[in-house]
Amino acid sequence: MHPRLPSGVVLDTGRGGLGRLAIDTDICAAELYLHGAHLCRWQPRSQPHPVLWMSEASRFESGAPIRGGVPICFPWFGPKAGDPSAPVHGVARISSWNLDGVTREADGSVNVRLSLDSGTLASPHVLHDLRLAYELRLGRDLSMAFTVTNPGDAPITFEAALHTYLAVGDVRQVSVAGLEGAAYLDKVDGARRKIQADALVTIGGETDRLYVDTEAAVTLTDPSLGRRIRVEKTGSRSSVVWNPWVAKSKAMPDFGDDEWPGMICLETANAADNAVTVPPHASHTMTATISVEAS
Ligand code: TA6
Repeated sequence: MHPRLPSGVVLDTGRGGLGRLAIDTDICAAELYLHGAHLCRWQPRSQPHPVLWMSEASRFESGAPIRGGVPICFPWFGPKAGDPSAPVHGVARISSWNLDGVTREADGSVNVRLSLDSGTLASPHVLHDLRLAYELRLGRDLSMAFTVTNPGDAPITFEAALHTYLAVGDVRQVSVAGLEGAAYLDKVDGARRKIQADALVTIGGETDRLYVDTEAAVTLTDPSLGRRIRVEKTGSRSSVVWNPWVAKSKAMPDFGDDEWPGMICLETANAADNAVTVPPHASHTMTATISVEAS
């Protein structure tokens, strides 16, 4: 049974026969799959171009992650330490979430609440009793709040990321501000620990950086599309910047060979040094708020 839906919101069958929430209001259009609680589209009416990037080659099938939009990585980021058989980036993005509620807010935005508990978290790899809640507010801005609750008597430790794929005109021309001075693990260079010396991060090759101990907002400037995208966050001490460039794009079956210039991932995370420990009977919430303005 699904909750009653307000005007401008329908629950239908999307690609791959997967359940999809389609949102079409006077302030934004959006699409969210229950598979992975995966937001695939959010486009404010003010924006002629999509804000979230989606691969034309993405799979839409149970058990497989969707390529693009905002995948939720949990309870580990990247490969699972000591268990190469476990799915990369965890199991939340390949699990089927419950739709708990959808409401229309006074400002016209749509509020969506989803949940998942360890009973339905599809994996032998997750042994803890836990509950996940995900709340999105879709309007002129996009807000996402990911909450992990530990109903048990022992602490649980996890990593998580809102692995946001942003659409850009040409990734070779964009710059990212907000990470100056932050330490990062360079995954293109054996995860060596480095410091972001320059004020701006630019993309001139395969880039895969996990910035740690940073709570700063980041701002992407995209001269080709004439816009700035700002990502503000709370409850997050890591940020990830990723572009696969040429070779890695070719190596991924669900990513088009020539799609890499049109996207960049700016992820809101807690990973590596910043893994989170939630005490018994407590919760942790990580939020990201994305806004777009003309540059
Ligand atoms: O967030 C960057 C990253 O961890 C990269 O290392 C790259 O593998 C990317 O995620 C995509 O991972 P996926 O499992 O979705 O192919």
